[in-house]
Amino acid sequence: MRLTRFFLPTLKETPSEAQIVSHRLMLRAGMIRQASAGIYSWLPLGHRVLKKIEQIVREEQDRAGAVEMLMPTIQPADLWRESGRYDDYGKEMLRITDRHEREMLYGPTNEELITDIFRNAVRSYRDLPLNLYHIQWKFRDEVRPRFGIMRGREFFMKDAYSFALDYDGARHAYNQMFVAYLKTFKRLGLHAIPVRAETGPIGGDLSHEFIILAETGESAVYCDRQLLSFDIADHDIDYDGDLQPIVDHWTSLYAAADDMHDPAACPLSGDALVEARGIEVGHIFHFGTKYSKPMNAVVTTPDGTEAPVEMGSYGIGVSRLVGGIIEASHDDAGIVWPEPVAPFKIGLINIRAKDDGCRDASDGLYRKLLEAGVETLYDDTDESAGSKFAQMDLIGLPWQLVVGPRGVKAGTVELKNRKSGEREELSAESALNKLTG
Ligand code: 5CA
Repeated sequence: MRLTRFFLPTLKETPSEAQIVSHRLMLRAGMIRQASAGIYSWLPLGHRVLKKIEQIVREEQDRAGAVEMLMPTIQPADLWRESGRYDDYGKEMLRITDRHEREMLYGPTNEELITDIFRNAVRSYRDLPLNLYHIQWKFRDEVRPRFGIMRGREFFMKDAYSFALDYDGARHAYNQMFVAYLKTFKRLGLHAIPVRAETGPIGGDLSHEFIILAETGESAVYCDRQLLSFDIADHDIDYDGDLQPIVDHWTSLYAAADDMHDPAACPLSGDALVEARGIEVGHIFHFGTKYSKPMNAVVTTPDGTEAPVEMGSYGIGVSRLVGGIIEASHDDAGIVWPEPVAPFKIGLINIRAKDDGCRDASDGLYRKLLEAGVETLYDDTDESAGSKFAQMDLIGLPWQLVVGPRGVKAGTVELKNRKSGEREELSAESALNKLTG
């Protein structure tokens, strides 16, 4: 993408309304703009990151056996009356009346809608287990939307819903999502810790939040220091196999969110106990028959009787992750994207756009990178070299490839690694080999 054709409204000044670094950097890097409190437009750079994260989340859901679909943002109120949540949800729910005076709402989550789809289509235990997910916008009229997209009113969520015949089946579905979440967050370059959590308005008796540590996080976490060095294996997981040992390993040590932390029951003290702040990037729930019973989502069992299905739901804050990743990966100059989610892999900088030699060399490199399928943002503007470097550092692409008059004469380019700051001077060909290899 040529910068002269792109839309990248970066800001030199630090926006005064932003209280945390990710919000500041997202505004400065031209990723988002506020439409109204807690509601944002995703500008091209931000949109690319959002889609990268969404795709990684999708791939790991698919791998774990969940099946993608898409439900609407607007739902009928009547379904929520059946579960009893229409009144319980209170002011966080955005209620809408259509032209026929029918009560609708902008979905804050989808347990009712998916249960309705399920009960109309599935009758037999033979069709179980089933895990359906979608990645869709949600709306919660938060009292205090803040920190940009971290606590938005409109936000992008992956939500999966599992259906099983009995508790064991439901527990297996829970474990599948538990492990898929560890894999997902690792691929995003994050270290997420599963902590026991309160179930809140979703309900149920078993629940874990996945938290990444960050000073600016809204959640307090209390956990065993050893959990900070736990790692999930890189090799493929057999999601049909027994996942309980992995889940047991990760839940063997003390880890609790604020509302579940009990100092009297906590076995840790001193240095062994981490008391930190974190960002909740995912939350999984087992809630059994909380929705299937009142909504009559039943299947025939092997012995010919009928039973309400055992359900769970599993959320990942896809838009929140954009901010979470920035909180975890930035420096004084700007964002430092982990490669898997970077909006482009390379920033190609022509520092002398008006010089014929520089332009020819840069155009040539750009063409070759495109041909090799490497996502490249090509700064072909005639801004000063200083402001080009500052802007590239701000938007945080993993690699910067710099073409200048001295190098063009010598047949070299400069390659800078954004994260380490290391620069090397090398031939254009070796640079291309390195970046496309
Ligand atoms: N139905 C369940 C699971 S699908 C559910 O809604 N869970 S949740 O309420 O915990 O939300 C799932 C995830 O969405 C959270 O872990 C968080 O990462 C993200 N999230 C929740 N509220 C917001 C918000 N206001 N802004 C941004 N992300 C949010």
